[in-house]
Amino acid sequence: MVNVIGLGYIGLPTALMMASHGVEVIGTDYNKELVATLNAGRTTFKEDGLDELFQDAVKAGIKFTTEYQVTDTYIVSVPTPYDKFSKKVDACYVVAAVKEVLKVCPKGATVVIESTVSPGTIEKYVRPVIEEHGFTIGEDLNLVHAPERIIPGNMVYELLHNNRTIGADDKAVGEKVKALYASFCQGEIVVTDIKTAEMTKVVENTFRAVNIAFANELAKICRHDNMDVYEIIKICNMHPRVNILQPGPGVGGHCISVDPWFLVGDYPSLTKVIWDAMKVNDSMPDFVLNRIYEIMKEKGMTDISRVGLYGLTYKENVDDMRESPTLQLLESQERHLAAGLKVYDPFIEKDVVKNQYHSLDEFLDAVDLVVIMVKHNEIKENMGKLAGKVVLDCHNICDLPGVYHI
Ligand code: SAJ
Repeated sequence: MVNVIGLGYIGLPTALMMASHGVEVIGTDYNKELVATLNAGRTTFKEDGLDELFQDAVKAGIKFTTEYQVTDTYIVSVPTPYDKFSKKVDACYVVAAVKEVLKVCPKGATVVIESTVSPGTIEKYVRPVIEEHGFTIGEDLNLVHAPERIIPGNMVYELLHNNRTIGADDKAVGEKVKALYASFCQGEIVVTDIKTAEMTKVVENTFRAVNIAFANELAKICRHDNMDVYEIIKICNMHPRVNILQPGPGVGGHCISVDPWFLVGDYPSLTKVIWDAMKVNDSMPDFVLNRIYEIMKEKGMTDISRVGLYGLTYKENVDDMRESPTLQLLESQERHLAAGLKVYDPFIEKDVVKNQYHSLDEFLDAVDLVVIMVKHNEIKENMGKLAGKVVLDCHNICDLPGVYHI
C-alpha cells in the first residue's frame, strides 16, 4: 500500500493516478476540511480530467484520511516555499511530514519525496532527521527523490506521458520505485542519485524562467523603440536553432517563479544570469502598470477605477492564483494609488481582492480600459465584446484594431 502525504496540486492527482492503475492508495493530509471534501466525493481544485480520475480512483478503493498509515511506501508531496529574504528553500513541511512518517513506518519502508527541493536539501535537512530517530538509511528506511514534473492545466495527460527522474542512494531501491511509477507512467523513467534528481528539477524550471526573462527583456527593448516584439520573435523562431518564448505580464505559479531562487539562495556568488532573469520577470507587473498609466495619459483617461484587469490566476484556464502577476500588480498599485483597479476572473468564484467582479458582462460595463492579464479561453471566445474598449493585451491574443501591447 502507498500512503501519499499531502493532497494538494501534485499529491492528489498522483494518488488518484496510482489508485486508478491498480495500486492500493491511502491519501493523507493534515487539513481536515480538505479530507472531508474528498470523502464527500468532491475534488478540491479544477483541472481537466481530474473529476473523472477521481471517480475511477474512488471506484478502485482510494481512501482519504488525516492519519499517517503503517505501510511500506510513502510519497511525500507537501509544499516547499522559499524564504523571501535568504531565497533558500524552506524544507519545514517536508521535514515535518518525514517526522510523522518516522512515528509509524515499519522497518524497511521507502520514503519518496516528490516535493521540489534544491540540490543538497535532502542531505542537509532530511537525512539528519531520520538518523536522529535512530534509523539507518539504506537498512531501516530507504530514501528516494522523485520530483514531480506536471504542468497545471494539463496535469492528467502529463502524469501519464511525461518522462520522470528517480533519485536513490541504491540503484535497486530506485528500480523498485521506478516499477511503482511505471504502473501509470508511460514516459521514460531515469534512475539516478538523489542530488542529481534534486538539481535536474530546479534546473528545468530555471531554464524556463531564464528564457521567459529573455522574451520579457526583448519586449522592453521593443517597447522602448516602438518595434513589434511578436513579429520579431516569430521571424527569429523561423531560424532552425532559435526558439524564443513569449513575453507576458510576469511569471507566476509555484514553480518557475520560485524554484530558480533556490539556486540563487544556495549559490549567491555563482548565479548572475539567474538572478538577473528573476528580477526581469519580477519587474513585469510594474511594467504593465506603467503601460496602463501611459495609455491612460494618451487616451486622456484620468479615472483608474475605469480600468479593469482580466484574469487573476497565474496562467490560463486554471484556478491557481499562486504568485500571480495580477496579484503582484494589484499589490504594487495599492502602494502607489488610493483608488482601485477593477478585476475579474471566471475561475475565481470567491472574493479575493477589492473591486472584484463575477460576471464578464458586468465587469466590461464597469470599465473603459481592459488589460488582458491571463489568456483564458473565455476571453478568446468573447473577443467581440471588447470592441469599443481600449485594450492592453499582454498576451497578443486580441486582433481588434488599435490594441495596445506590453
Ligand atoms: N510564461 C510566460 N511566457 C512563456 C511561458 C510562460 O510569461 O512563454 C509564464 C506563464 O504565463 C506563467 C509562468 O510563466 O505565469 C509559468 O507557466 P508555465 O505554464 O510555463 O509553467 P508552470 O509553472 O505552470 O509549470 C512548470 C512546468 N515546468 C517547466 O516547464 C520546466 C511544469 O512541468 C512543472 O511541473 C512545474 O513548473 C513545477 O511544478 O515545477
